[in-house]
Amino acid sequence: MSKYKRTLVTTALPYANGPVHIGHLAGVYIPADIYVRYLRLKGKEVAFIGGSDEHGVPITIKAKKEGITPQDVVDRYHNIIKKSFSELGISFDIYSRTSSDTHAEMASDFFKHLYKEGKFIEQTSMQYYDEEAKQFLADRYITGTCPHCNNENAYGDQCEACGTSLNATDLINPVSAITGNKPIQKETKHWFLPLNEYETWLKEWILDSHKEWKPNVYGQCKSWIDGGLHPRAVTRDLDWGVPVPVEGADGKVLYVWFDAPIGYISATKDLTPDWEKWWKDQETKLVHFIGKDNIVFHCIIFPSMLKAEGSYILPENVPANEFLNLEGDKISTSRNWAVWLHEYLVDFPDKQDVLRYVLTANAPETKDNDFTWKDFQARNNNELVAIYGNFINRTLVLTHKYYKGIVPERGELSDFDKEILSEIPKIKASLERNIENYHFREALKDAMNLARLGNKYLADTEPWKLIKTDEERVKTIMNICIQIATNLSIITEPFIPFSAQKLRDMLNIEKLEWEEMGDNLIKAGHCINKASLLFEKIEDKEIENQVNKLLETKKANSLANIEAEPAKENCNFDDFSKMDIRVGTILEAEKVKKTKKLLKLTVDTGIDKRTIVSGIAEFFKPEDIIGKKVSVLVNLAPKSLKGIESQGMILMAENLDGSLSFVSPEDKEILTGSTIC
Ligand code: B3M
Ligand code: ZN
Repeated sequence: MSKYKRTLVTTALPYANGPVHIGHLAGVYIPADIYVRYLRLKGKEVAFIGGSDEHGVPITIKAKKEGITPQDVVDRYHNIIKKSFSELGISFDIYSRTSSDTHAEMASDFFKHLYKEGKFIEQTSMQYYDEEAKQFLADRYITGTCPHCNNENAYGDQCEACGTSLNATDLINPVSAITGNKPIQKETKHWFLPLNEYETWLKEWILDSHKEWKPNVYGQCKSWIDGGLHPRAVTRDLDWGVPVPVEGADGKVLYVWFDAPIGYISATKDLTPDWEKWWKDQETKLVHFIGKDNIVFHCIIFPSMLKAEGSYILPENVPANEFLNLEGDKISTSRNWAVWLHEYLVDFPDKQDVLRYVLTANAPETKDNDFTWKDFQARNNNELVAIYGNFINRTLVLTHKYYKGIVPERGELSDFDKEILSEIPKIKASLERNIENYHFREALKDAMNLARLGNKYLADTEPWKLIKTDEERVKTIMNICIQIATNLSIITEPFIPFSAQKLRDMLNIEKLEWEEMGDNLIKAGHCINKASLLFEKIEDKEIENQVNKLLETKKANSLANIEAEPAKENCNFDDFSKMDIRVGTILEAEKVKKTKKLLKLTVDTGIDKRTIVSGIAEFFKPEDIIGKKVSVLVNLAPKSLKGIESQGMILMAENLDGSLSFVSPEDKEILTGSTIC
């Protein structure tokens, strides 16, 4: 018997500075939703908590860039995120946000309590300050040259070129990202949680008493603890966040990683006045679903905060996942290298379960994994359609064909029937073991094994042949198939709830409970509804569209990474006005033989008609440019190219990737011969 009466499940609060993508889903939200749906089906008391993390520096930077307030930024993304989670069927009991009043009060009280109890230490240190903007600079607000690789655009906390994590004071030539000025160093006071004082306790609590945590989680905790813990600042000089509620703290807010996990508590308070039962009763099991980059905050820092406070329970488990990559590359919000949930929902309407299925089957539970659109298509077509959908379809169609949709009475069971039916409790037990140990991939395999079992049963018994010779036997077979289908509607519910509902509608049944799984769930005489397809094949075209979308992103990124050429030395106006540039019209064009790049053009300059040889053949076909108005440098000294005298030059704009386009007057009315000055 478990010592717990109820389970509190939290999911990392996504930053409301962008939408959520498949990496978030596979790592956190889908496994948590599976776990919660399973517990609910078992009739357990559970609260499922989510919300947006609306503080922190990246949000203020985004707001500044767009010329809007941080509140505008978080309002926009909170709504997108909340809606897309709900459409995917992530069944939160509440999806809250950290810019709410409840949260400000809860976080503030939490801080005050620790402050009064003397749990913090105060420290003054020198920090960068922008005198013009009159503010201290968060690490992300300072850029400079990386001392390790000389990248000139390193941030105060990290160099993205070489991956080294930095202190702002390490940067060579630091510059404020707000004004571009050189910041000064100024003294500032902050409050720190002395994590070093919790080291012994953390060792006992995690390293000795939670050896069952996933190896990746346990391993990270061990290396943090073994490496020695230090006091961590829990406040920042910033004007966006929960104000530090003590005297002498003007212009300071709680550090986002101090207030965000308290967001779980305030969300629970928004859900129910009885929130303390969920957070302060030893009979509550607390489980945090997170990604691997959040392990230290959920296993070491937040528990130390809770321990310092004294009245809260601690997490029983933190089943953090590794990362999901996309088509071989790390998912990146800034490079737009992601499959965004809100876009998926538009591109694949009514296919929430396909994404849920694929991201579970391929979840990065023990190591980083890769999402590819080909695999997405294959898993849909070869597993959902060919195995699960196929079994359901054959069962329902045959029941209608032979019995007008009325579940037939069964006769004596054969040994094979009994063997098949005896698999159901075994599959159920295996799945329970897997889900309860956070092995969701394996649990999904168990569920699919039940569909495989159904297919095997149909293939071995071949009712479509028997119907000619042994009608009684077919009744038993179809009755058993209906029982398997009904069990599938229960066992697949945590993973693919939309299809489970669709299946229940086809079977004409209400939602059943987990423990009802087994034989004889639907009685003979029950009338089922007509079959409709549970899953559809995904065609190559749809996959190509998605792959092309990603290729576009790749192309845009590679262009963005090419640097513009540095500026040339100054010239004076006389130098410039020596050049005679005119609008000309191309009259004739032909390739110069035995060259790849050259076109021989006849150009009307308004003064004369002349020959110009131009190196543009790789980008333009002769027939496409006749009649085009272009800019011509007409007083360039003539030069012989491949034996042809070129009298002038056509001006071209060279794109960052080396491609060319004409510099042409936009106004079509401009006359040939007009000067460009
Ligand atoms: N917002 C980081 C993240 O989204 C952070 C999680 C907070 S959980 C309390 O990865
Ligand atoms: Zn570097």
